[in-house]
Amino acid sequence: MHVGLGVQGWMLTRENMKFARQIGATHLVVSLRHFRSPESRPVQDYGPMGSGLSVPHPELWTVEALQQLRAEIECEGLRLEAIENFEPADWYDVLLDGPRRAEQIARLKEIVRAVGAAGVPALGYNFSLAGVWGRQFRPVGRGGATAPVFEVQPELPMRDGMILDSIYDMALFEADAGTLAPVASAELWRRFEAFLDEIIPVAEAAGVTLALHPEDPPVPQLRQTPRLVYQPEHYDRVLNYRPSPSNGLEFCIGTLSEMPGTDIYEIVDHFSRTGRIGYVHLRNVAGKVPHYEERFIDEGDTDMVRVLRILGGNGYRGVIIPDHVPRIECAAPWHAGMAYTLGWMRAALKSEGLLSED
Ligand SMILES: [Mn+2]
Repeated sequence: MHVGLGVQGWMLTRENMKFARQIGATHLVVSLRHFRSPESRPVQDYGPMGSGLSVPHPELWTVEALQQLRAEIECEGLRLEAIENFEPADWYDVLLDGPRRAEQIARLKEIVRAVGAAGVPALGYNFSLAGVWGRQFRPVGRGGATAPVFEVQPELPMRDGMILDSIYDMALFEADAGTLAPVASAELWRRFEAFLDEIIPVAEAAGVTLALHPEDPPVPQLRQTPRLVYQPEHYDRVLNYRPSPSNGLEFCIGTLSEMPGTDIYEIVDHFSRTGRIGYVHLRNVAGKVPHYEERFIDEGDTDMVRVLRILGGNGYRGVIIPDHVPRIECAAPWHAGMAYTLGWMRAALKSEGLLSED
């Protein structure tokens, strides 16, 4: 297996590429959103995780721009494994089934073709209305390290025309009067399957694996919206709906281990046998829905060496990146957290004879 690092676009400086290589990463997973984007600005009313307004950046998603990004990364001795997440401004009406859906589907097709033409193997995404929302930051990690904690709580409804895409990239569009009309779970699946029907053939032709992240937090409903993948069988439904190598998984061990009533080792065994994992997010957690706390890689409920052994035993040879990490108190918390986690991953993989250095 290859060890990689996930980097937000705005952090993708030459210095940080050198940092990634120096701590032993061979691959990068890059989120283009907010890429060196001064106009991204904080907005109110997003709850504890709110942070930004999505702005389209078509210039970042051209074949030329992606090729240049790949060349810069390769120049530092790294490989660009995946682009993670669409820009919310590019596809909100695909999620909301709004009036600009057809235009935005055409845009997503262009993006998938560009990613493939630039030689990037995978494109991670999360088909989610309420995104990563509702976690509190508390000093629950070792030594009082601050980490996200989730517990089911009273929920603020979503505003109309709004999708929440991730920790870093919240989005609000046009009509923000009133709240989002209720969406049935079956309707969310209908929208998702229609999206796959249109995008997967394009991804196949482009040689790109679309890799779906499960819902984080994995609850049946969040902010009064339905959630797509919050139990392992929903991942089976995704894979079975279009049995194509281009319809793959962004396999988030932390989120999967938070799913109530499940065994993470069985989940890892089951899905690594399918050969459909695009790439892996590695994170440890204590507890499950309705209450869990994120932890350091060597600290939570999950035996991560056992997870790596199962992945390797079932033939997974792709890229593994650290997911979120509790905040280490020092001058460079992100760097410290990533270096710590990556070092742990390399040592664990090496001792199991599973580390690929190229
Ligand atoms: Mn994840």
